[in-house]
Amino acid sequence: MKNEKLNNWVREVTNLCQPDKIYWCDGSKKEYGHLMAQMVLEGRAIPLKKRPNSFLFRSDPSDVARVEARTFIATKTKEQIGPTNNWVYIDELKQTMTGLYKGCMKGRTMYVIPFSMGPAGSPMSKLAIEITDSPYVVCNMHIMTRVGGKVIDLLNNGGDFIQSLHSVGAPLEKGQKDVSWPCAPMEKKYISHFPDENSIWSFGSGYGGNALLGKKCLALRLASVIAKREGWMAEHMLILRLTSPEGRKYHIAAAFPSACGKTNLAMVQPTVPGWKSECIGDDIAWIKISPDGRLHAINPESGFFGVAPGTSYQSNPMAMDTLRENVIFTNCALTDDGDVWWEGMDGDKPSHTIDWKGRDWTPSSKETAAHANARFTAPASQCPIISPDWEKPEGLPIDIFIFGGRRSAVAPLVMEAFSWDHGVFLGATAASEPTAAILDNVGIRYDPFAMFPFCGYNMADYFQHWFDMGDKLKSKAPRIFYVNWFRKSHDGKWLWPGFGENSRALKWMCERVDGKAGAKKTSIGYLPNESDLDLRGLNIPQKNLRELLRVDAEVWKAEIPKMEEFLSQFGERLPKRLRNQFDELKSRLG
Ligand code: OXD
Ligand code: MN
Repeated sequence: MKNEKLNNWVREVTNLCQPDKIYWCDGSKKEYGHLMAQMVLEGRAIPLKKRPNSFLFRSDPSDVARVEARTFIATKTKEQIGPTNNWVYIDELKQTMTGLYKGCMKGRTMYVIPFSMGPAGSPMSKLAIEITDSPYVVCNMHIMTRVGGKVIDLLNNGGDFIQSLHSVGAPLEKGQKDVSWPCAPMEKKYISHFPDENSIWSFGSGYGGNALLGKKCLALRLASVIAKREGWMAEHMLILRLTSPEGRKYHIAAAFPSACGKTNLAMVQPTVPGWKSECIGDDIAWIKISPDGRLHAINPESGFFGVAPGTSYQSNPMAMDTLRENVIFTNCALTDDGDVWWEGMDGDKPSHTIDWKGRDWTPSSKETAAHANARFTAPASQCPIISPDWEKPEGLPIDIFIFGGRRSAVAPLVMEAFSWDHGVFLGATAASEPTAAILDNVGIRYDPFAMFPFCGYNMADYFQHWFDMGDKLKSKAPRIFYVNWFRKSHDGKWLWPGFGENSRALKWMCERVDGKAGAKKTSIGYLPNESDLDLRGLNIPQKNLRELLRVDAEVWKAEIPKMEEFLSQFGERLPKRLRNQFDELKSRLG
């Protein structure tokens, strides 16, 4: 490569990690095929007879999810990253991790992956390099990001890049046999970010969010810091386009915590007659003010790294059709005829599978066949409703922001914020139940803007950034809504059918943007009257609808102490405008 900074860094990492070999990735199909073939030969990957060019991996049972407790952001002062992140002083963390990296790639190949988040060369994209000793990571990065090609040309022309270093943290001594999923014990895992120098150091885990460094580490944690500095936004949001029967296009970006149906909404099949939906992204949005004064968004990723259990033709047919070929599956079950299976798939349970730990499984087994966080990695281009404009370098103009979470009680089906500031308050106080447990007495976690695990700086400053963006956008700011698809009745039954029927709420939002639909003003926001929602063809009991759109002041008053406790952790740094919104809510509730 003709990039001096890159060559120097690769030399430095080589000296530290001491790999047996160095391999520069070009992102080609040939490279992918070669690495997969090698992993099949070594018994790490299982080719699936039923899905062309698709493979199943089983992780170590201890390495199955993101590890928030082992995720660190290193800055000079703790105040920079605030109370919601794990802080370590930069020099201290570097010293500890340098010790761990010493000789950590012995017996392994070190892969240098040049990649772009966002279409290569787009003014909204970022170039980066991931150095890793995991061929599984290389193949996943091929799907999730743009590897090689134009990225190499840009780097050869002196393009700057973000440095991200990853090791599974399992060196091999001479003659030592490798395990199929190498990783380090929990106390040696570090997912570290150095925002002052735009770098990521990850050690000890091979799992998605910890190891595919373009995703959560770069596109959210580091990018959120860069975005704040440069005046744009890096958000944990899906992006979709809705088209009305008249052909008017609306672009929607929606933030929900993990496991609240982001991928399902991103690929929604509208049931409202005449409305059409296209998918642009299912997890991350980079959003900037364009010369037209509006916010334009791109999906910086090029694949879906989705939760498999619960995905079915009933819940998400477009995802199922995306998964027919060229997919990497992790921790799913293997059927006897060479396919993957997971809990919640359509049809009867298979009478026998090999579970995610490699053991025989039958429906009478006590544990699930697939891990609850089993994943698929699939190219976005394979989604049947991917928008023809999903890779537009200048992004797409956002009309609507949606926030929400999973609440079996309290939050209504849908509401609109009174103003931008009120919308920021709704985003900042978004709350979700950790599980779909039955109502009442269930714990909730505040997950502001669904960014709790992903905001790379002080969350109070992040709230201020949202206010600042609103000030810049003025009348061109998107409208803000809050939704809850997960309300339950007192006997624990779903009040709302969800999935494609959520398009009815989306249609109301679009009509609000155009000033066509009515609403009633309540103490918590503008809610639709029943007659404002298009419910043609939907058969749900009247009493469900009434409950879904009811605002119970007493229930909301009971939320106030919890909100107060959550907001008070930010102390004096909490923006005054957020405090004002909170005070106004209290006085409206009386
Ligand atoms: C994800 C997550 O994997 O949010 O997208 O955890
Ligand atoms: Mn996510």
